[in-house]
Amino acid sequence: MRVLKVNKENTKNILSDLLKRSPNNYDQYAGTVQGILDEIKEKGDEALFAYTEKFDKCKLTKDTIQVTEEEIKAAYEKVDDSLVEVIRKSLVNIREYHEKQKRNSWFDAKPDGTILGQKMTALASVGVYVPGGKAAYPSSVLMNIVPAKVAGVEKIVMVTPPNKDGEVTPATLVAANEAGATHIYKVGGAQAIGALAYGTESIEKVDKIVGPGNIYVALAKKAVYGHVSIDSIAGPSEILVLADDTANPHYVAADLLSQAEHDELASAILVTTSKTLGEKVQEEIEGYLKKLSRAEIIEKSLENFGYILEAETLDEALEVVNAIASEHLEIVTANPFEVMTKVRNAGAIFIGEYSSEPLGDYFAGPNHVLPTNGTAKFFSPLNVDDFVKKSSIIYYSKDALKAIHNDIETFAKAEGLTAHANSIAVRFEEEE
Ligand code: HSO
Ligand code: ZN
Repeated sequence: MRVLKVNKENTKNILSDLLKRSPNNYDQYAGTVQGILDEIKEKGDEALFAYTEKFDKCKLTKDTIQVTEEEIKAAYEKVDDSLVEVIRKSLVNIREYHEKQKRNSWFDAKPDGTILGQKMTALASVGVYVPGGKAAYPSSVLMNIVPAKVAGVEKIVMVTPPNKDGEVTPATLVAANEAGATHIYKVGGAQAIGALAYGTESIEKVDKIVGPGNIYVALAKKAVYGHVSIDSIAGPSEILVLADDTANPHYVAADLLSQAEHDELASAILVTTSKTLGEKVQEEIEGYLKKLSRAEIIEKSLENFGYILEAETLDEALEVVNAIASEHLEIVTANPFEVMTKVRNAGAIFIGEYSSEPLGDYFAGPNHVLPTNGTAKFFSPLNVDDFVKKSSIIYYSKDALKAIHNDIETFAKAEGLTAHANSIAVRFEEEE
């Protein structure tokens, strides 16, 4: 890990380093992805089956593309009971947290009879992408499905790539079933995003697509945006620990490594007011690396995107914390709640030394789909609002409209829109 002093120049360099990991930098694949999407749009299932054969080496048909009840039952046989149990426990917390995010429609009646309001309606259908292989995390299946379910989305379609024998990861199926997916299809990659966005004979078009995927999936989601809605594009995982000399280096090091192990592009940053803590954390990391199964990945991500930043004061430290806008922020300082009030930008804030990041990844309840790559400056964690939309409600009585009809007509005429003015004026022409 590079050790640097906190200053403007270093912050600028770190930010530009981190941004190299953004999916926005992979436009060279955009043409390939667009080609796949166009073909799915034009040829439907035929293209979907052909791409699945090409990329996943699996021959699908209309009869085998959808996961059946029997396959779900068989998946339970292959998954440890202890995992099923923990999925259920975790679901209770995730549901409870997201229930609190639900918002009611509202109607505001004024004394003159005017009623204005906002009607909330859940999206009718949502597609959830779940990667195959190593990054098939059942925890992410829960995190993507639960907010949709709590919002009241009726149709939740999960897609995930099959292996060559047409099987999908059993734990993915179990998690999807527990969380309440209504349809599961064995397709992945940009072709799956195309199917969800445009519809094919086997897969109906959805209103919104969420869930993480590789660069092809991310680019495909970007390309179909506007035709359907999408969640924000997930970048590599990030952790930033803000710590002073009260922090335990053994814990801080362990927490940094927890995200560094995700992939080689993951980032782990310690910002500290204690030089001694920085040094101890480095020693601890060396110790852990001998024991951890993904040491190779961790070494690469720490080398490229790992930093220890030394700050003179907590305020200076907070400035860099806000500039980096990390996906995950741990605050391990003397008064962590007070420090939290000064944080403007972070996807999820973990407070105190017993709130280590994996608590949020798996169990506490808040969503682990979080803004990455500095987008915590303007994006929020995945939440129930992402699965509802609002309609404005407007009611005016005759008297209420009469009182202001001239104003609207003036406005419309100023815009040169006389039909607009007329649609108001006709209601009062006999009276004047
Ligand atoms: N930390 C990841 C989510 C995850 N971690 C899934 C473990 N499993 C999101 O940045
Ligand atoms: Zn994680």
